Amino acid sequence: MTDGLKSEIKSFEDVNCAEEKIFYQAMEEVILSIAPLLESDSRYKEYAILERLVVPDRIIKFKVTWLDDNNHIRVNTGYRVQFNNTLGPYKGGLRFHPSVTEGVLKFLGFEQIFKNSLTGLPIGGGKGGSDFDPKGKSDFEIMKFCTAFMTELHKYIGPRIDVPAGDIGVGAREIGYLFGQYKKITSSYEGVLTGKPYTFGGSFMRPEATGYGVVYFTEAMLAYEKKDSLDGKICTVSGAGNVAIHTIEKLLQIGAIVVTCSDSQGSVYDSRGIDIELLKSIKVGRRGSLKEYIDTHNEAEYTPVGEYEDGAHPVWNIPCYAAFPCATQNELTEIDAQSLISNGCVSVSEGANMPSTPEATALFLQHGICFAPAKAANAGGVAVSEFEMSQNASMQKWGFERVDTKLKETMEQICKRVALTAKDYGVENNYVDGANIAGFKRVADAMIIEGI
Ligand code: NDP
Ligand code: 2IT
Repeated sequence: MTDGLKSEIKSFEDVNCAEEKIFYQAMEEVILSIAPLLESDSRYKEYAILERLVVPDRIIKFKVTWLDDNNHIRVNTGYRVQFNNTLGPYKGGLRFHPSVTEGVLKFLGFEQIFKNSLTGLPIGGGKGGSDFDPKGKSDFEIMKFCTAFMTELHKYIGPRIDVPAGDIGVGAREIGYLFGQYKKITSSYEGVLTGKPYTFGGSFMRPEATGYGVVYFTEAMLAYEKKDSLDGKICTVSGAGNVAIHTIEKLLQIGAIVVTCSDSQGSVYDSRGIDIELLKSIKVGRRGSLKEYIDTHNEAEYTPVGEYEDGAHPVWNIPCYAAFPCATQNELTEIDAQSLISNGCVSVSEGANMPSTPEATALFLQHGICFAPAKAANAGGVAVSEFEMSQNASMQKWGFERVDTKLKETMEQICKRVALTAKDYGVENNYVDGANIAGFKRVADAMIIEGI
């Protein structure tokens, strides 16, 4: 790495305030991966690509005022980070969670640029959301919040401008309310959001797409790396939301044995295999607590969060062939990575966005674990979002099989692109560098062509 690049990273670290820490974590990983490319091709420096890519085009921040069920006025903050639209309209989810800050959304929007680039589809990168906590809110409160949120957001989005979707705390129900309000304000029935309920323009398989895609990617990676497929193998999954549930569902369909899941309060270990129908009945729609799982399966173990004194997460202490972190960022730490490695884990695929800490990722790479980074492994969700945009724009409805086949092909292509890029740049088997280089290259080359 050149001294210039070293000091560039150093200066990012110097201005690293707590709020932005997570964004710098994501940025540093990409910069370290693309260092050889920046050194070998002077155009990127000449066109100041890096400096231009790390700053969002704009960050929209707005007040969301809504009325709760007791007729009290409540105030939250809403955001949309429009990061980069070189390859297509800004595209990325909305997260409703109390931990949402500008820094979190910058990290997610930044990652989204490279993820969307890797799909090969015409979509740019963005992310949005609010510090609103959907937990414990009535359906009417969710509706009133979504209506108020869209009353502000609608000014900045459009099917050719910026197309939001779901993320943590935002599923088909929230997208339905957001779409209803957009339509009311603009009098326009258009594909401005993806992940819509099927009845008004949603695509088949969007709810399943991220989780199914993670499994398709993992199977492709294991085949490429000449490892056994997942059939008959023990797998561990964290999370119990959209991504985790559909990862578990697809793993079960292909014959794997999934023994764990978790939520923000605790985790379940069921050595006989997670009961997916029970899990769905607890989580889908009513978002209950995982603790309820053992009321039906008392042979399973429930461990509340914080039980382990060393800060390790119980899910990653269970021996497995393949691990799938599908909850949230930085949920899999160095100590967890050590447990997975010493228990013989062969592959780790990130369903969540950046769930492994940099230290955990480094350990996986050092030990030759097949490691599928989020921006490659979980790109199936946004890919099917783009299929939804295509269907909306052409007033068509594709069948389940067609979407599933295209999703599988897309994940296999991403895997191949990432693996071959890693090989070309002398870092064979390193899917982190492969994904960052391939994702960066497509968007950076397009930025050069479009001028400033
Ligand atoms: P959901 O809201 O459906 O589920 C989130 C799950 O993670 C829940 O089980 C939740 O627990 C748990 N969780 C959330 N925050 C924390 C936390 N701070 N600590 C521990 N557990 C937590 O979200 P998704 O499944 O959609 O998203 C999961 C991850 O996947 C996120 O990183 C998201 O960015 C990423 N992703 C999502 C895509 C999508 O299409 N939805 C696409 C690509 C990536 P609880 O039930 O207790 O709240
Ligand atoms: O992180 C992600 O890729 C998502 N939350 C989905 C984005 C999308 O636009 O479907």
